[in-house]
Amino acid sequence: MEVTVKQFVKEFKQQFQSMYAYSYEEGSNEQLYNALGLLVKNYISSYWKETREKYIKNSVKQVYYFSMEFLPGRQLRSNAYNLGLLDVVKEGLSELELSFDQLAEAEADPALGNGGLGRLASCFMDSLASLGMAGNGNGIRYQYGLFRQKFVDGYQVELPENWLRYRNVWETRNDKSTCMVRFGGNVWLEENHQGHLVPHYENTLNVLAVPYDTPMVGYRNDTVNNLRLWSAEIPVEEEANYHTIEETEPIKEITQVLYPDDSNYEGRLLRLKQEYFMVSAGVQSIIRHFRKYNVPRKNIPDKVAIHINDTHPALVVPELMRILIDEEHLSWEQAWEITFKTCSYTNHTILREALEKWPIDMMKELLPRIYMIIEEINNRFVENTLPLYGERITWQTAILQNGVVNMAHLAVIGSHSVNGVAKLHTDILMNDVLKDFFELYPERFNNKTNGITQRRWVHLANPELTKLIDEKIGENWKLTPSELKVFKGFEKDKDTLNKLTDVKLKNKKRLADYIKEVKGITVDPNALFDVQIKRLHAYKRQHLNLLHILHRYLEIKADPSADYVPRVFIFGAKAAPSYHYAKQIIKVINSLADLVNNDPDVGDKLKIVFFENYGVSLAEKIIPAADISEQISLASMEASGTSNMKLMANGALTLATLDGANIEIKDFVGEENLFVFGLSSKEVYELKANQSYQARELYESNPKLKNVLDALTSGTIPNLQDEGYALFDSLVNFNDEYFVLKDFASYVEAQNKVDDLYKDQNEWARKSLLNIASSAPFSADYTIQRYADDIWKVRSCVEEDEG
Ligand code: 26M
Repeated sequence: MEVTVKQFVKEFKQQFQSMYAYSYEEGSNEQLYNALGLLVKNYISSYWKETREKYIKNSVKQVYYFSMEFLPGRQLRSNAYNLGLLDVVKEGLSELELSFDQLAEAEADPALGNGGLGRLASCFMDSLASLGMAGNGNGIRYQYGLFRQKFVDGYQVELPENWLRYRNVWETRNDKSTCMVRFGGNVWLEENHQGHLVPHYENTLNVLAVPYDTPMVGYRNDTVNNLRLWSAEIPVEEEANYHTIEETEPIKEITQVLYPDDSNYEGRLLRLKQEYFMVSAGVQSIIRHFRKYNVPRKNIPDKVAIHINDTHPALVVPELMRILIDEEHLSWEQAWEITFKTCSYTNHTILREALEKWPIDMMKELLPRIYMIIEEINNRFVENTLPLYGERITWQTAILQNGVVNMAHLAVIGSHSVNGVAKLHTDILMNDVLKDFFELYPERFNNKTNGITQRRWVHLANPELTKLIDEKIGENWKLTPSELKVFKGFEKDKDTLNKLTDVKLKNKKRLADYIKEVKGITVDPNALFDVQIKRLHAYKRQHLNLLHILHRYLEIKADPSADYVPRVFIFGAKAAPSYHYAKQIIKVINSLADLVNNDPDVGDKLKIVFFENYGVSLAEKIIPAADISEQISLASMEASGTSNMKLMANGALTLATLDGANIEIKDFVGEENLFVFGLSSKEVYELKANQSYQARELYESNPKLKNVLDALTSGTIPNLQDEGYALFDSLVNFNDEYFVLKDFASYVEAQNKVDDLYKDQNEWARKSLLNIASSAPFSADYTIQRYADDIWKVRSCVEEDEG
């Protein structure tokens, strides 16, 4: 959009004054940021309105991405950039002697998600808008985001994340579009005078769902989509029934806080309330739209696609059925046809303990009408399946099993499309986790490998690299990521390689300064920066990384004067508060860091930096400075991974097992340009099947490994309680569930190859360049285009405009 620097400066001063009634010169960073954010939002608002109107006028098909989590990251820079205003804003502020970077840091980073799944949802929102597709987000406006992580004496401590403290300039409370969501009570069906069976409700708890809308700004295409997050409130007309603050708690708590566990499902009633609350409000507002514009109900699948992000919003299926039957008076068959054509589902995990299974009794009591419908879906499913496929398959795939509602089964049965998030993951779904369903409905299964938005993760996070690429191949790659492959042509160009090395060094210096500032640790920017950033989980094997570092430390101690390639090991990871083992791993890494970072024998040869409170904003600082990307999950366990894509796009070389999207990274960049180690998923399956794995044998037969493991319990690492023993026990005495010891030797070998290559800076830079140039297929724009073509059947509205 067109705004001059002069105009911006004037409007910014006015904006500030109208908000705070004094001059901007006296403003705090928070105040200045708020004023700037609101001004940018003003610029956005006309596009937001026009986009909405255009979708309605052309009655285009709309996607609703239902997700319990969104991790948008800070939005000021990204919104200004996508609008084409970033340079004007920066220049205007510097005329006022203000620093854009400083103000941008004052924005709270909304941590409304746990990790990969939530961040993927936000990358998808960015791509939908940037492709000019009508895509809406539907989720929860948690009052507190994912806990803020602190280390106290090396232990993780969780603090509340009050992200709304200084207000949120991007959201608009929309009191016109509230919905009522009902919980509990009694329900019975009665025939009305038209002969419809209609439900009657008594003693329900009624909760008002209030939407807060946030603009999702497309990249220079005048498109602004909507992210709608719901907040729970007491219905105004029922306020008089609540006599004390305590009585209002059960309502307010529904949207108070995000559940912080991303890998272990606990069947908590409040979580089920959250899921239904978000689903019901979202579906109601979709149907209200159709009523308002008089769309024949049978056309719903032509006008809307509802996407179910993991099973968390799977109640969409019975909720849509409920509204179509109870409120729209369609027959079961008509309603089912619409529902299943409208819904699609993505699976994000094969971890059994993460699969949602709600106790039937809980579901019945909290959502009596929804449970009736689930029961009917299940009965009809069983009736149809039993005669065709027999007992075994039918009972294995039923929704109701042993007193629980199997949410994955509900999602698969209620959707026309089921996808995994990387090729290997989809294969595992088809051959293992959802095997029986693949036999019933092979046509529903498809793969959609994840992607990331280069706008946030390269253009904005790594401006120096972006400039270099622009300089070499022009700017087309920004709109057409596949053009990045042109950069491959520079793999032998000395000037490009030197500049690439310079860019990386600059980014590393910046990160080194930041490490000094927040951790007080001095690191050498010329050392190799080795990065593992992701949630802490045994299957992701941060402890394999730990064992290797410990191994290095012992080697250095044994021979301090030998020649070592200096390394900085960088971690960012939150553990679920209830995940004791993950927290023990954090403690051991932190204690080892204390030892290593303060040992004069070690010096710059080895440093360990474990950042606190890893999240989107920290990732933006770390990723551009990474040399090595650690993707070391046990093969078959990581559905896709997305930090692997972000790091690759920023020139880090991948050190990986053949898991998730690592396999596709290898295919695109070529195996000579990354470091692969460890068991293949096939080998993992075989080892598990024949139960032949004996971790203790490895401990006893490999002296180096024994040395390392013994160091966990020998007092070498200072300040531990029983954490070293806990690790040792799990690996040696409890047979090492994730085959850490099995992969240790090949991991160490791969790490040594990393060192060797790093000694040849030119060759390193060449491989780094090839990684950058091969990263385009992981653009979320392509991923979204495939969802749009294959699953949602939606098209860009921007193309249509231009004829
Ligand atoms: C479930 C029930 C109750 C409370 C929380 C949950 C829950 C929340 C988040 C379960 C799983 C959650 O996230 C899983 C996740 O982030 N999976 C990751 O998804 C990424 C995007 O597809 C993949 O790249 C990662 O491989 C996968 O681990």
